Parts: sequence; structure tokens; C-alpha cells
Amino acid sequence: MTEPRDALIVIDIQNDFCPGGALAVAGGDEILPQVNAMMGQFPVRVLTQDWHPENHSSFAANHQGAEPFSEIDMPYGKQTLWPVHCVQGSEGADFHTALDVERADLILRKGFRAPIDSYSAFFENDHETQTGLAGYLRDRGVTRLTFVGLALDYCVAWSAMDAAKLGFEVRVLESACRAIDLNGSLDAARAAMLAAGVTLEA
Ligand code: VGL
Ligand code: ZN
Repeated sequence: MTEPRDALIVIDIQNDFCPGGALAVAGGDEILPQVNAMMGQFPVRVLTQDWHPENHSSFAANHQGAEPFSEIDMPYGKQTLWPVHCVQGSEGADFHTALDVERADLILRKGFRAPIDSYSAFFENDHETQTGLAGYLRDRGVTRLTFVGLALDYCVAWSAMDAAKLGFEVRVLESACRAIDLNGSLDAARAAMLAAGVTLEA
């Protein structure tokens, strides 16, 4: 049973992360019925939206000779380079049409600064720059978070770990997530989430 202190955080269910999209996650659209049903069960519902400018530094296309899915050193640490995805205002950045966007209390956009990526809904990839989501949730009296969405091993995992570090009680519902699974990233993300005190639920 959910209580007033519970929030559902729905991560990046956007066209580019669904089959046919620029950074498609296998089966990404399969989670929609479950996610929509859950939106009706939580008193606080937040959607996140990956929202990059065209010149974003996480795009391989913006680094000469770099291949998508390679890794580079950025001032804030290692960064995977991705295909161009979720460009602000593009169809790929839109939420999947089947997502029940009307039920959202808050839509939080992230990754909008060209020099820095933001997997997490709480901190950009420097682990320092805040998005404002923690303050929003605290102001609403939320202490428990359930995460669903895409991708389990990147934006869901980083968001869940930051939330746990910030003192929220955190659960990730894996059946309502799908993963990219790049070079063992899924196993690594699961281990890191467990170490951070996140509850993983099948
Ligand atoms: C994501 C890679 C790049 C995600 C976003 O939503 O997991 N992954 N941008
Ligand atoms: Zn992105």
C-alpha cells in the first residue's frame, strides 16, 4: 500500500529509448502498461525527461573521430559517448505516446547543459550540480521513492543511488525497467545499487 510519503519516479520513457529510437533499449515499450497502472497508485508522481541541446558533449558526433558507446575523460570523470538522442524539442525527446503523462505532478528535465551529462534525476554527472528534485520531494513530505523506467543500468541506477545517498528510502522495481547492458553495465549497476542501500525488487 502506498502512503502520502511515497513517490513514483518514472525515468526517461521517451521515444529515443524505445524500439525504433536513436538509443533504443530492448523492450523499452513493454513496461508502459505496468508504469501507467502504477501512476494511479502513488500520491506523488514525477516523470523525468532526458533533454539535450544539439551540441551536447555526451554525443559521439560532437567529438571528432569518436564512436558511439566509446568512453572519454571529461573534467568531471569518465563519460560514455552516445548516439545523438533526446534533442530538445525533437520527436525522439517526446514521451512515448502510450505514457500517461497527464497524471504527472512534475516533469523534470535533465541533461540540458552542453558541457555535462546528467544520468541522475538528482545530480548531474559531476555528482555536485543539483537538479532541484530533492528539494521538491522534501517540500512535499516524500521520504520513500519507487523507481521505474529507462534505462535500468544508467539513469534509473544513478538516480536511485543518489536518492539513497540523500537519505530517501529507495526501491527499484525491475519488472518495470529495461536495461542497455553495455559491457556488463547491468551487473555492475545492480551491485552498485545494492551497495548504496537500494532495494531491488523483481
Ligand atoms: C540515458 C544514456 C544517455 C538513460 C540517458 O536514460 O538511461 N542513458 N542518456
Ligand atoms: Zn542522454
